[in-house]
Amino acid sequence: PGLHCLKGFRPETGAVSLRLKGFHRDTRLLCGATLISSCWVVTAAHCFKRCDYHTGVKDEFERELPVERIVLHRNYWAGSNDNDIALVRMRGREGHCLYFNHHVLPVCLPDRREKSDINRQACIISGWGDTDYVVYKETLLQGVVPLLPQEDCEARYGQKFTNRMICAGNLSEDKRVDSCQGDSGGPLMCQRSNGRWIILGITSWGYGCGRKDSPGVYTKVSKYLVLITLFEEPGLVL
Ligand code: 4AZ
Repeated sequence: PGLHCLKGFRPETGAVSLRLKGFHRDTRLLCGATLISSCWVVTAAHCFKRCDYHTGVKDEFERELPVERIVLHRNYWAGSNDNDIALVRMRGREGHCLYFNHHVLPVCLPDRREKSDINRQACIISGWGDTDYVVYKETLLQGVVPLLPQEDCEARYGQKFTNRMICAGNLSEDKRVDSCQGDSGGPLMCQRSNGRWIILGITSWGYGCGRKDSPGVYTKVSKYLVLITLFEEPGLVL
C-alpha cells in the first residue's frame, strides 16, 4: 500500500471536496476526501446518505470529475461510527482520471502496523467545513492537532470509541483547533521522519467541535489497507 505515492506530496495536493450537484449548475459541499491514486479518493462512509455525487471546485489547479463508483465499507451502518470509510472512484478515460503535477498528488497510505499515538505527534487536519468565525468557504483550511493515546479517547467517549479509531486534538482549552461538520471524509495527515506525509485518519465524528475535553475522532486508516488495496490501482505517474 502507498507504494506509488509520490515524493512532493503536500497536505493540500491530495485535498478533494465531494460536492452534491443541485438542479442548476450549483453544487454544495458534502464532505472532504483525499486523493490516493489517479482515480480513487478515500473518504468517510457516513457522507453517503443520498445519491448523485459530484467532485470538485475551481481554482487554476483544481479539477472537477464526476463520480463513477462509491464503495462503502461492508460493516459500516448508519447507527454507529465504526468502519466509517468509503472509497470513491472518479470517472476518467482508460483508467486515468487525474494527471499528477506539483499541485495534484496522492497521499501515502500508512503501514499496517503504523503507530497512531506516538508522542502526541502533531498532525494536520484540513477541510472546507464549518468554522466559528467568518471565512471564505472556498478556502481550504488546515489545523494542527496532536494525536492522543487510545486511553484518553476511551475515557471521553467510552464504548463508542473503538480500536479502529484515532482521536486527536488539544483537550484543555475551549475553541481549540478541531475538525467540524463538512470536514468529514477529509484527512488526518502526519509527517514521517523521511519527510513523507501519510494519511493516518479520516475525519469522522466527535462531540461538537473544538470543545474542551472532546477530541475529534478519525477512522484509523491502517485498519483498512486490505479494503483500499482491493479496489484502488496505481495511478499513472506524469
Ligand atoms: C461532523 O458532523 C463532525 N469535532 C466532524 C468532526 C467532528 C464533529 C462533527 C469532530 O461531520
